[in-house]
Amino acid sequence: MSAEPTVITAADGARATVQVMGAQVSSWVPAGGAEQLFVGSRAPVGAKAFKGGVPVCFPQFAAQGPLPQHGFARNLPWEPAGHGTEDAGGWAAFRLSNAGALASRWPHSFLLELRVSVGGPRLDIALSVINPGPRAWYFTGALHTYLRVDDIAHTGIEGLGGRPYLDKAAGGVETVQAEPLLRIAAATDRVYQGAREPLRLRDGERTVAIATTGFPDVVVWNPWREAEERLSDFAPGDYRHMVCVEAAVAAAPVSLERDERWSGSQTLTVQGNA
Ligand code: TA6
Repeated sequence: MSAEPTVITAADGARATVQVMGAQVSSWVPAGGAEQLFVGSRAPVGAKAFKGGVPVCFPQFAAQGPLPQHGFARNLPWEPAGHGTEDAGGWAAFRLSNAGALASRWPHSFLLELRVSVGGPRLDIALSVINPGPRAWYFTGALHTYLRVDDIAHTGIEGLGGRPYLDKAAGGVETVQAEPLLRIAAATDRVYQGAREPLRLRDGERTVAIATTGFPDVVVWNPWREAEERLSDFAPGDYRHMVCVEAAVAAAPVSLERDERWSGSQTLTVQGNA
């Protein structure tokens, strides 16, 4: 049986749902608006990590290390660490401090704190990574945000023009994005290193502003039709209704000494017709 998720509500009706498993945000509805996050039609929401919402990847992004893809944080139950209201918004916090069965492969003391706040047109997700000691270690990771889009054919992402990126869908070549508006018309898996400027997702009348702090990189992912067939969480055609725009530490790991803390956040703000 799945543990009950946390539903965060703001006085204005904005709300977000956070699952116990992975502290994975599975839904975000801004005030007066509609669902903004994509969840795969066949995703096992609440039972285990799933493709949708906002999985937290830690301490490893993708397969670049000794752990399974995207690390262990998304596959473990997080503890509640408080909730309340602030500036007419609602918030809840969650903690994780054990690596479960993978502790032998990643033998470090750590504490993760995730704070999710919602209100008006905004969703804010803040991740802190703490090293309580005794030894230094390093990590990569991401807020692997799945945004719902009406139709990928009419979607564009602004803010990445002129930026270099690692094109994983093309076998890992480094290239530069020439066009100011990124349109997705094929399998896309890109790591933009050092992309800290705010982005804008354009989806017809709707715009979602995407701002980050702390995270040095941006990852954009859509599996497209062929790869979608291999994703058990997706039903045919789901790829048309999503794009991942991820706040990431992907290109180079962050090192943390004893008692050091790293913090990063991603803020999504709906503008126009939500
Ligand atoms: O962040 C993009 C990515 O690493 C892709 O390469 C793709 O594999 C995706 O994440 C989903 O990963 P998952 O482990 O959930 O299958």
